[in-house]
Amino acid sequence: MLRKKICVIGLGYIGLPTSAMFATHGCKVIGVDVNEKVVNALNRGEIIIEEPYLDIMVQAAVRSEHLKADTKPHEADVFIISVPTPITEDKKADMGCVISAAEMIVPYLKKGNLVILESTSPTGTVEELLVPILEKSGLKIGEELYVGHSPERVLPGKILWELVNNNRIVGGINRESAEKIRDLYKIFVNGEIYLTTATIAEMCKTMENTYRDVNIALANELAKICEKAGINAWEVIELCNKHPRVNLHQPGPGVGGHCLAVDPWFIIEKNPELAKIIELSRKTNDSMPQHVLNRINEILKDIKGTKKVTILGITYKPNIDDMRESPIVKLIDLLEQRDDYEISVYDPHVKEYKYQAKDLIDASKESDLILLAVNHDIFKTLPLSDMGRVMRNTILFDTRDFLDRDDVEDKGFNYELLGEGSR
Ligand code: SAJ
Repeated sequence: MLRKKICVIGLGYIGLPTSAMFATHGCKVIGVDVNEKVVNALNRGEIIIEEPYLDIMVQAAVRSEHLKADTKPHEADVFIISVPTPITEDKKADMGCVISAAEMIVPYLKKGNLVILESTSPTGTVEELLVPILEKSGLKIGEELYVGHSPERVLPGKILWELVNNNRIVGGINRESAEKIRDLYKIFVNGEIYLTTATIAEMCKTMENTYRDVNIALANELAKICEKAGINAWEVIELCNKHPRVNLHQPGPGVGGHCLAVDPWFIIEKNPELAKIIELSRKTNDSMPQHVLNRINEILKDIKGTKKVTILGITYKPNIDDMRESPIVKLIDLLEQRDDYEISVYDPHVKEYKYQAKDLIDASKESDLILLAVNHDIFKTLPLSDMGRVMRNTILFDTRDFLDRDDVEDKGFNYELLGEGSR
């Protein structure tokens, strides 16, 4: 098969692995990023994000001269836009990067080219925002220039495996566009590829993450209800999930990341009168850092003066270095607003962060409470006896049902659990 020349705009968590994947499958790829640090690193065969095996793959692709980076686009057969679509302070989709990426490629477009939006976007983005910009090329959309949306579905930490093996949805502005996108991804995708319209693909992507967010909100609501009832939510969930058609999710200190905490707002923005459950779920999940603080206040209410809280883990989920939208960072903001708390943090996955202690013992010194905030594997075997020795009060508050209660209590700690209520 004739290998394509592909220009990928945006070398982040999705654009970079996608570029490396096409490049190691024989395509010539130009990766474009406005950040010179990213461009220079890539041209040396290096990456600046943490993702298993991605460094090896990028190195191979750069060495074989299949992958190069630049700050501006080059002529190509295919243009893939994979830039961020964050939300603004007032929870509206910020499409600035998509607009500038689209405008950037217009001068390079030729007859027969294919333009694919990968960025997660509100429904209608391809037809109402992207197409009008691409029309400035003078090419007839759908006949001379093929356009569509193919959202990624990969999970950070497993990106390379999931890029190849996940099923993929491809939405075109017409059938021909969708077919051309399918043929392109077939270069490395082993999963099924389903064809649809661009707008349906946009709705699918945002709804997949909304489904998870709403279900986590249900679990978080259950956690609060069980705390009031004095029963253990985790046991309720485990037993409910023995039902063949029930799959309750896990409660926790909140929902982070660049997807679940963001995408539902795209639906709410366009449908404020209709997206009631979605909006309430978002707010329920956003209330969890405050709820964790309320529990800490309750647990430590008898301690006079300044109290020290040791926070284990600050990333948005376990075993990664990604802190985007992390609910633990929000909890730290809330603790900072009070003058009766001192904070120390230990997260071996994060290189630099204020309050970061040098190790677990250093983090525990004079502490009143250990907060198990992120269930990193490395926290499964905490040196609790040694930590307890340097603490002022030996309380452990587990927000993930991660540690073994008997073991924690055997080491002389009071064990408190989110979703159970103070004992
Ligand atoms: N969380 C809970 N309880 C749970 C599951 C997760 O509180 O039962 C929390 C996590 O702690 C974390 C957040 O939710 O803070 C999100 O974590 P995640 O692992 O569920 O999702 P992401 O954001 O890392 O990746 C998601 C994935 N989407 C779905 O599973 C539907 C991934 O497939 C998408 O590619 C990605 O979003 C994306 O880019 O949209």
